[in-house]
Amino acid sequence: MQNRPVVLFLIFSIPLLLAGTCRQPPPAPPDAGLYHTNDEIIDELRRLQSQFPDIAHVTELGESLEGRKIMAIKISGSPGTEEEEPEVIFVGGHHAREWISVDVPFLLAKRLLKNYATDAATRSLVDGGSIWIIPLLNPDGHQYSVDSNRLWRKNRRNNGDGTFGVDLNRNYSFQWGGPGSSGDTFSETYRGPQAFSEPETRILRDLVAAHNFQAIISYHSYSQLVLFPWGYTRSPAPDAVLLQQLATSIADSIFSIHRQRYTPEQSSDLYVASGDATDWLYGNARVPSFTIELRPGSSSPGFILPESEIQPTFEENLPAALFLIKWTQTLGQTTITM
Ligand code: 0X9
Ligand code: ZN
Repeated sequence: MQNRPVVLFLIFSIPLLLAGTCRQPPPAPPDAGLYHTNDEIIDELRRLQSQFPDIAHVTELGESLEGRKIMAIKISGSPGTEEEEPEVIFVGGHHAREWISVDVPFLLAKRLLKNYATDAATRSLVDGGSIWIIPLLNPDGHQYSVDSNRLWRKNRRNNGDGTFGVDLNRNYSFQWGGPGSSGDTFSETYRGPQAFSEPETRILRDLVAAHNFQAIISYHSYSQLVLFPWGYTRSPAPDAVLLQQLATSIADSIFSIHRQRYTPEQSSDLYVASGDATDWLYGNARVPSFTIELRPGSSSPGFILPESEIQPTFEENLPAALFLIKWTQTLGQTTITM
């Protein structure tokens, strides 16, 4: 009976231990920290629309494969009506793991709206045309990157053979199926069974068909580059001189903020790849189109850009975006070297 106090202690402590376990808060669902998830983007865009109803209009463009809403915000002097005016578009989040590519266009929308009342230059750009922003084109892949596999790239198409995902930036129709894209479902650059097989790329296709965009920036990460067509071939595009000049101006204005070098170059100088968004827009409609590969500059930290770099990455990309908007509104008369 020597052990009686110990036994009693154990018996009485079991309910306490259980209660302690039960009182533990359930583990928090994974989130993206200061980076925005699609749910947060939807909430924030709606909040911006109600804060700035005269200049912001939020649209649900359609749904991803798994049924998530793909949102756009249109910022303009009269956002609810279609006018004959210059239109420009900024798209982020083609690739799931490139979280910074979502926050940069989202913060651009927020800044344009917040500065409208107080900053004459912003007001003139917003009144002078329509600025469309799609922060997150691949919400399924992005959520999967948040929840399950941080380095996921593609969307979440079930390819039916045990593999998942189509590389949205190989799924556009211009030169679809060419070099630098893969027909293998397991590949990170799987182009899909046909051009525009994915609802996410069709959403951009349909928006572009309904508008008259004069320039696009498609944000990606990483490597600090400003890329222009062609990507599918090493041959120069018909407007290579103009595209190179615009890309150089964009890179210069980025550099002017935090002295970060983004290299302007033809997409194929990075690597030849077919079926991307910018080749398609330029190839189909001769729209000056740029892929900006955001921070960082190298594979360390690669896609896992610290949260502390969200704000500076946005800040340095702001004047570049403003430059391109202004260029569309002055029909190319904007001074190219800034
Ligand atoms: O491969 C891509 O889609 C882009 N790079 S990323 O690391 N963000 O995946 C680059 C697209 C540039 N286009 C071509 N090289 N064609
Ligand atoms: Zn990318």
